[in-house]
Amino acid sequence: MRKNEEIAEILDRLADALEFLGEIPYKVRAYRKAARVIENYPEDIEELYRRRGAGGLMDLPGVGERIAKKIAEYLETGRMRKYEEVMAQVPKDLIDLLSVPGIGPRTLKVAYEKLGVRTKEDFRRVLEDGSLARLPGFGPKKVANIKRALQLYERMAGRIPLGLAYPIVQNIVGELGKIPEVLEIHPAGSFRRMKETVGDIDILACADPKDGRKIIEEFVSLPEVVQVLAAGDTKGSAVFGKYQVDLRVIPPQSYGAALQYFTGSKQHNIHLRTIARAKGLKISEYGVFKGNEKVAGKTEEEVYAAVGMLWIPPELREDRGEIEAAMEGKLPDLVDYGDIKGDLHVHSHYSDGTATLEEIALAALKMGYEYVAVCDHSQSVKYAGGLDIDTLRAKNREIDRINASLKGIRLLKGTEVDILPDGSLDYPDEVLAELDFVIAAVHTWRKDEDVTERIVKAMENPFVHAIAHPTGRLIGKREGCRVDMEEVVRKARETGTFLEINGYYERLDLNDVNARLAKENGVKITLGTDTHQIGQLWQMRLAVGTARRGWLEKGDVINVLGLEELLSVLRVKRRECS
Ligand code: DGT
Ligand code: CA
Ligand code: CA
Repeated sequence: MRKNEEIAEILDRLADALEFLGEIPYKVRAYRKAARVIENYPEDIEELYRRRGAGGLMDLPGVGERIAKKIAEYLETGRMRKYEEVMAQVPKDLIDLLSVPGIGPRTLKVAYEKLGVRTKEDFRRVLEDGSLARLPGFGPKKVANIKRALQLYERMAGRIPLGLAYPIVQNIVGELGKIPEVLEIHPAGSFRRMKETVGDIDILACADPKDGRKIIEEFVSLPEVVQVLAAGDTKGSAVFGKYQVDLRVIPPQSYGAALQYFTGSKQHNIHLRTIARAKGLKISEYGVFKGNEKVAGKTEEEVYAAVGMLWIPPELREDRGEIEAAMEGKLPDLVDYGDIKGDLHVHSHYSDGTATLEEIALAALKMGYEYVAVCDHSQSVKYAGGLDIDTLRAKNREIDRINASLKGIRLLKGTEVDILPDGSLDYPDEVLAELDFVIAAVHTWRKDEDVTERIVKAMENPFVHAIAHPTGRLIGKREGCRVDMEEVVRKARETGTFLEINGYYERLDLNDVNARLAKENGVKITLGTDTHQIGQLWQMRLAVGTARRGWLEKGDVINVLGLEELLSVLRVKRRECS
């Protein structure tokens, strides 16, 4: 896992704390700038450092000698003295609050100096009793926003976006899977259910109990472990980076029962137990029992069959009707990752991505895709390098050249066209008509603005195939704008517009619930990763996971179509509107 995000976060925290302490603004800015550059650097910063030393780091724009040295220190020792020194000068509670997106160092400084705030409780009090709102520059609206930010943060506290858990789990499962004594290994818990955030990571290994100790030892000695919380014969717990991972070793005769139990969700398990009890059965992590007789336990299929139902895919196990469906034999036939024939939302270096068109095509070919829609930003989105019309056309010509020279993969001429404040689109229709795939998105909105009307208007345009990330939420960071999803879904259905499940790890938007709402109303879904660096194409797994949590079947998803079918489906709305 690359360290870029980790280092960027430390530099950001450092900048926050320095600003809080009253450091000269340009020094604070220097840390923030370096943080952005490192965060957006396409390669692993640690590799760059291993290859070229501190000098390599200094080649990055915004990284001077002093910051390079601090990064090198962190990469070498896992610590940064400057960071620790500065943090020691800020009250502990206030440091925590500094990491809440939406609460800035200036707010805290004012609260600290003018209102004597020292702890989280103090801060909560000045939010509630109106004393912060009475200070110049604050006011009730700003305070309400701070309160919302704090709530969002607390709901998230200690949870990881699924996409950050993903590489950690893959690595652990991959490494431990190589141990000959490990017969099987699977993630369980919320991760296996592909929930958008994961509390702790649960992993189960199937093995002979006598090998438990060895397996647990290998687990807690993996190089990414920063702290061992427990290591016994059947269970180990360790912190990887910032995240807790529990590994349990389970004997083969109860592996299915344990996998079922530890996959959850708790609500699903409770419901299942109730049904089992009515049939005179008892389900536990050890098996399904009739009195003292064990009737199932080896596999999950066996466990579900024992209580009279079909095996239920983990993504459905939220007690949202899946148990009833399984009993009636009416489970959805969920879309699979293997069904996906292409990615319908990728950025290139033409806008704010880093990959060239050729790199995108080759990476997609390697993934076994038939097509990728390269949807760069449109002209008004200046901060993200939006393309003016000439550049868009030049890019289209380059796509033609690449398509002519590469077999087996087709780049689709696309755009992620901005939906402007009045609901009109950021390119004229005749330009959109030159493109294969047009996905429209709202990127900026006024505080408390309801964007439903803007999205509805965009869908009325015959050239708009799909709406990207309709709510704009960022997991754990930003709540998203106000949007009436039922109205959006109704209009999508009426106009034949698709809605996107954006698989970018911070977005997952549509989320599972909205995806299901769309499906139930007959709206088709496109999957896109919103990849900005070529290494992010794997996020299709997150999009598919979200689709499955939304009960989506193959027929609900556009990306299962082969190239020719896709192209003809993309012509339907244009034809019907003309
Ligand atoms: P998380 O970690 O908060 O994202 O959510 P989970 O679902 O991974 O929950 P976790 O790690 O506390 O427990 C893993 C699974 O173990 C959970 O999904 C279901 C099962 N489990 C845990 N506690 C209970 C319980 O009290 N009753 C039942 N029936 N199952 C439980
Ligand atoms: Ca868990
Ligand atoms: Ca757990």
